[in-house]
Amino acid sequence: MKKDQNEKSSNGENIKSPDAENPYRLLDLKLTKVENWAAGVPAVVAAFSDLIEEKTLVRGTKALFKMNQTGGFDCPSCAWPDPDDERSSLGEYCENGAKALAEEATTKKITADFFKENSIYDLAQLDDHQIGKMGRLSEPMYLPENGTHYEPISWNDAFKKIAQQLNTLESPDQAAFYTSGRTSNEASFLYQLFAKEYGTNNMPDCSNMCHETSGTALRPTIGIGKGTVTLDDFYDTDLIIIIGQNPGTNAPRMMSALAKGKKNGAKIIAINPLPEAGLMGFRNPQEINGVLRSGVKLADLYLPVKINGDMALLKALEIILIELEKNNPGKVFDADFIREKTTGYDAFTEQFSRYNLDDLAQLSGVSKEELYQAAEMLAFKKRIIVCWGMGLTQQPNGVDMIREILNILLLKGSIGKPGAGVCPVRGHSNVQGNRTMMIDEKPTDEQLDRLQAFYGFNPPRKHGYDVVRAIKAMHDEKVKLLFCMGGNFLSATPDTSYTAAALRKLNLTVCVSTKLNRSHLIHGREALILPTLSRSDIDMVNGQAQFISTENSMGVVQSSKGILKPVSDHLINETQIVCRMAMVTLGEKSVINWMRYHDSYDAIRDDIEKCIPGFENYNIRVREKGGFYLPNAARHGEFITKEFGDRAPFTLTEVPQNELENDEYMMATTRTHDQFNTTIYGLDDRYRGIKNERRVIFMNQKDIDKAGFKTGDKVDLFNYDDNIERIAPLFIIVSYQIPEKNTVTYFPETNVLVSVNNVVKDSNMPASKYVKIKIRKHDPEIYTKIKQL
Ligand SMILES: Nc1nc2c(c(=O)[nH]1)N[C@H]1C(S)=C(S)[C@@H](COP(=O)(O)OP(=O)(O)OC[C@H]3O[C@@H](n4cnc5c(=O)[nH]c(N)nc54)[C@H](O)[C@@H]3O)O[C@H]1N2
Ligand SMILES: Nc1nc2c(c(=O)[nH]1)N[C@H]1C(S)=C(S)[C@@H](COP(=O)(O)OP(=O)(O)OC[C@H]3O[C@@H](n4cnc5c(=O)[nH]c(N)nc54)[C@H](O)[C@@H]3O)O[C@H]1N2
Ligand SMILES: [Mo]
Repeated sequence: MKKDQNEKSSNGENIKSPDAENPYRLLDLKLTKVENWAAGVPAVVAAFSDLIEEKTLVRGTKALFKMNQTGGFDCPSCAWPDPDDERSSLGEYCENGAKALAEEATTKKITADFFKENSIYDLAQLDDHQIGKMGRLSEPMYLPENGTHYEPISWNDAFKKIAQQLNTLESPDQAAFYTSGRTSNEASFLYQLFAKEYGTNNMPDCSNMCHETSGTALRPTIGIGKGTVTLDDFYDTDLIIIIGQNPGTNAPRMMSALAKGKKNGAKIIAINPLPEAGLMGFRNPQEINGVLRSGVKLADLYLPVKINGDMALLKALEIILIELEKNNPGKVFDADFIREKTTGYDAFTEQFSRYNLDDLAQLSGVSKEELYQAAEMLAFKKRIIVCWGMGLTQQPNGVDMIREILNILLLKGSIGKPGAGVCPVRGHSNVQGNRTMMIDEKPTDEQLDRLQAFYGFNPPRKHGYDVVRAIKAMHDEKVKLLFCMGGNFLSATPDTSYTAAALRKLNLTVCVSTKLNRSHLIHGREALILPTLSRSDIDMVNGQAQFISTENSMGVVQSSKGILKPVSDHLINETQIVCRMAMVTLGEKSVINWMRYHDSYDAIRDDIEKCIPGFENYNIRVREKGGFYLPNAARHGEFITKEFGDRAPFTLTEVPQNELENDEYMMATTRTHDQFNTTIYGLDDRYRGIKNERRVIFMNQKDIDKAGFKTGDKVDLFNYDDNIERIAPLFIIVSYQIPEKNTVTYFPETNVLVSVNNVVKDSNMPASKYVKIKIRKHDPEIYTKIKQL
């Protein structure tokens, strides 16, 4: 667990190893007004200022107007769907999509000279914001054993190094292949195909930190691990519940759908410890009246739930609903639906004799009056959509909470019909497609049988490592090589010091990346950076510009074609990287014609169609305007599962007690408005009134007073899970509207406090919104202590 290990270089000199965390430096925090509406003029200004800052206004603006348009490219930011028919003439982008594009479309680039001038140790002294601003990676780089600087390497030599290492492992299971969620369907399919032909299911992916919980909850209950609604359902529904999600920042285009639903008569309930601007109101920057006038009020009711108080809240709503149904027989619950489509109703309703509404209200942090208001809104509405995000999925009992949401929808018969259903709002723009393409550490036998039948090799059947298990396996030296298709494994995963130590034990780390990040600096004995094209780049294969395809949050598969000239001639696309790695590694042993795939995306799509249901006529349908929907039986009211046949089960769950000691607080880690996961666009969190600082901790004023602190005080944060002391030093207290004993900080800075063992039951995701911490006055001696840990 050493934070700053000293190593010896080949010539015996001591070299300090690069820091796995952001430097412990404060900037110059300014507190501004906390907003209660999202988007509008400031968003448009912010969008363009990022393009100007990246010196890419003309390129960027040209691209912005192609983004999410039919025939254009899919926004690299979130997975929110595009409208099927009308697309705004002002552009189908949002402020944060524009920022994502500015990051990609930048003409700044990192060359071999840059790495010659800057050692990895020096680069690690920069913060993530500074690292990200260095520009696009432009040529393959190699870090030799004991090296202090990356050196240029040819693509051929890079693939030879990977192949040589892969082919000398004792077992294919000593390699792990990580994926972040931007990889196209075509590249994802080949990537998992390669891992399986090589011989392992070790495919940890960002889903293991994101919506694995949703899939784990939904697959065995409704038969599909995805959402059931489409965009049209939002436009004509009675009630939308948004729980544990911050759409104004993380899925801004969802706001247009909410505003349209609202205009057509829907009500909105928001459930969140923070009154996020994007839950309260919206001014559409894509419409003139949104830019100029006051915009739309969103939440009709806001419930300030305590962190992890959601289960108590949901159970409380159910108790009241049962009472209302008793008083209005047949008016609240959908008896026909319950009888025909569900199982376990009696056992479900019986459990409530154990619960008391006052206790549940207390545990949830929401008053009984507000709970009654919410329940009454639910009781007499028929078509309900529930949306959720990381606020639920990253809780220890996240799987149960999502099943509790489903319980409510089953009571109401409000799933599998128009205007009703579940909507887990996905993160990365193609994270859902990655899974459909079988990037999964636990592929099903049906999936493997189809691959086997088509290709004729025996894919491994043993389940592989997910993210958390992969980190532990690296620590135990069971995994010796980590290949990352995108992402920032070190900074996105929990327990930063532990994970850094695990990465440092590897023989080889390989990152296929567009931008420099901290995972390039915390490496195995040898390391490779393979630069690749991004979504907005023109992708030339055999002299012809190609398109790829992706699947959004609602199961629509669409084409995406980049339009910008790549910053360097050395970039190759992810698909070709996989093919060349496969050809060099597997050689004659392979039964797959990788060269055919190398030369044509159409050839890949032709074969995806043969191996994955729902992709019939892929090459034809993906070329149609708006793409095509994948089959989703649950959307049409068919809930087909192995265990329950064609009925969706009610699930029995427990309410956690969440006791905290006197000096203990619960911490949720979230995103600011100025970051995309570990990519830090800027240093503000505009809607929450934070300017120019990331090392802040939001606290309730009463807690601040009780502990004898004041706003602006510097503090150190501690976690003691597994009896290990974890320290995140130097944070500034900010008084905020948040339930007592609850705190919020930003990731990745506080990932160092999240134990690798603090996981969600059944989905094994890091529970990064449920971290018990202690807060103490900042001690300048703390750094010495951290060094000794
Ligand atoms: N601009 C931008 N867009 C993004 C991303 C980004 O970083 N930047 N990331 C993308 C990715 S990969 C993902 S997964 C999504 C993430 O999008 P979100 O799911 O919105 O992610 P978070 O910001 O982590 O947190 C969500 C909310 O959970 C709330 N919360 C915390 N604890 C609790 C709790 O116990 N109960 C309830 N009810 N709420 C709680 C927080 O206050 C916060 O508002 O966004 C995607 N889109
Ligand atoms: N504490 C805490 N931790 C969290 C979360 C949290 O809420 N709290 N959220 C979790 C969630 S939801 C997620 S999804 C993960 C995210 O985990 P990751 O997906 O691993 O992280 P990102 O920051 O999205 O990855 C950014 C890097 O991806 C590379 N990149 C960008 N575009 C492309 C591309 O087109 N191709 C390739 N090859 N590379 C590209 C760039 O080099 C960039 O530096 O983090 C998780 N970690
Ligand atoms: Mo995510």
